[in-house]
Amino acid sequence: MPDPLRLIADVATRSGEAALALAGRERVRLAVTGLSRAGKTVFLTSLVANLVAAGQGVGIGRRTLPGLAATDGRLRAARAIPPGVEATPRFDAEAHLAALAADPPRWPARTEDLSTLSLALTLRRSGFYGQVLPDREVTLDLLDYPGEWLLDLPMFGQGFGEWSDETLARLGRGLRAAPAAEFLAFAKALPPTAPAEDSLARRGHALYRRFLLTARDELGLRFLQPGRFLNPGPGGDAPVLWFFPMPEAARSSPLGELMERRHEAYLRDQRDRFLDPVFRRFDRQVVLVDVLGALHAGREAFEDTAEALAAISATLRYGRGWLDLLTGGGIARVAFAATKADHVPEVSRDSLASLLSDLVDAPRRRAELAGAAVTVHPVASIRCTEEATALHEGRPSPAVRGILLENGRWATVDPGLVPARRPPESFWNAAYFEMPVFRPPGLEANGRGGVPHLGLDSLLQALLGDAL
Ligand SMILES: Nc1nc2c(ncn2[C@@H]2O[C@H](COP(=O)(O)OP(=O)(O)OP(=O)(O)O)[C@@H](O)[C@H]2O)c(=O)[nH]1
Ligand SMILES: [Mg+2]
Repeated sequence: MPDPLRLIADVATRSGEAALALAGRERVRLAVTGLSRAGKTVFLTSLVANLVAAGQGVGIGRRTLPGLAATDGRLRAARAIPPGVEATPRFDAEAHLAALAADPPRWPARTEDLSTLSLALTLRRSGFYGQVLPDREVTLDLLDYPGEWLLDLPMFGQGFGEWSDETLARLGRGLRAAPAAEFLAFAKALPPTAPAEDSLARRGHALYRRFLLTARDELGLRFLQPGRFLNPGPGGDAPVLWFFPMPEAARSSPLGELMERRHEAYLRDQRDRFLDPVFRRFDRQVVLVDVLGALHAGREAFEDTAEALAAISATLRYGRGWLDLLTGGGIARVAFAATKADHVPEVSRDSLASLLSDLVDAPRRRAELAGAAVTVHPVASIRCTEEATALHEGRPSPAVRGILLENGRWATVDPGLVPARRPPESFWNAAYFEMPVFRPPGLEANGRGGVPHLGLDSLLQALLGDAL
């Protein structure tokens, strides 16, 4: 049920926006969805740098996004809207770009807080209107945040009991069981009268958190909740975080009640801090997935990524009903992107996109059924490699070549075949291959002339082309 007050506010904003559209001022809100390390910050930095360069319309900038139709001369300018009085931190595209262009170049650090940036795109109207009406201005709203926080979205639909049962069941299975054993033993030993003692709460929380860190950093798992246990954000560690999933037998104890209150307070805090500002209202979504990373982390990590993305998308509203036309709710266009596509040679990039299609099968179908326009792309936000040939069992095979971040040396890497669907069991038995981290390429004019990429332009055309 939509909240009536929110609905009225949305309708009001929407009619305001319709008036703005008539006056040539429109707003597009883009939600970037991606689990931790999927490539959100790098994607946003490249998007900003390339749109700004394309808007300059001169030199290399003009050629930076050839597949985006508006860069055929209609895009007159793209610039970051200067800071106003926003309470949210600003996405510092310039600082990220400067670090990428530095010598030696640096990738952005893990994102630790929500940040936003709006781009103003000035566009000449097409056809006859271009001569008689003034330029249009489209504002593109962008957001960056820690990927771990996304897994909080499915938590909003559950109470403490349901979340605890589901989480504890998951902890007992597969790869999770060994690193979770100490926490599970602790939780199961809690008596039905467990006192609400600080030391007990802190011990349970510390054990559970230690498990989450191991699961993320050593096992490559992604369905890990709550997000702030892994990435606490600017608030740092605080009592609101000191809870853990509890077995039913101990949930009505004083300790159980304390855990439940903290769980509730956590969700309230995340709603204000993250959910409302980020996911309340947007009309385009790009879902970034590090498919190769998931593939190379093994079968369970791959399945875990698929499950996490499905659970997140189940909480979002896709498509456009008549109500959505009024309120602007619902996501009208979704682009799925397999990121870091420069890790594989060109011949493998179609397979990469099909593999992603398969991995996000559930969310993709959900969005399509609801009427959203859905596309799938292989993308490298920053292209770090070139095509090369490697010798594979004595025969030449396509590979990529780039500079390794760790030692600054050139290396030719043959990532092997990329399966076009979820791979069969035999695939997982082969030795796992770990993708190296490449050094970002030296950027001309500190990136101000645009950033080399693969497929960012076709992705933007599919996602935003109709609005530009
Ligand atoms: N070769 C290559 N590597 C990339 C590309 N995009 C991202 N990476 C690598 O992936 C890492 C993670 O990218 P980020 O953009 O920081 O990931 P994120 O989604 O913002 O991660 P969190 O902030 O932890 O949620 C980078 O440090 C790079 O090593 C790309 O286009 N090409
Ligand atoms: Mg980031």
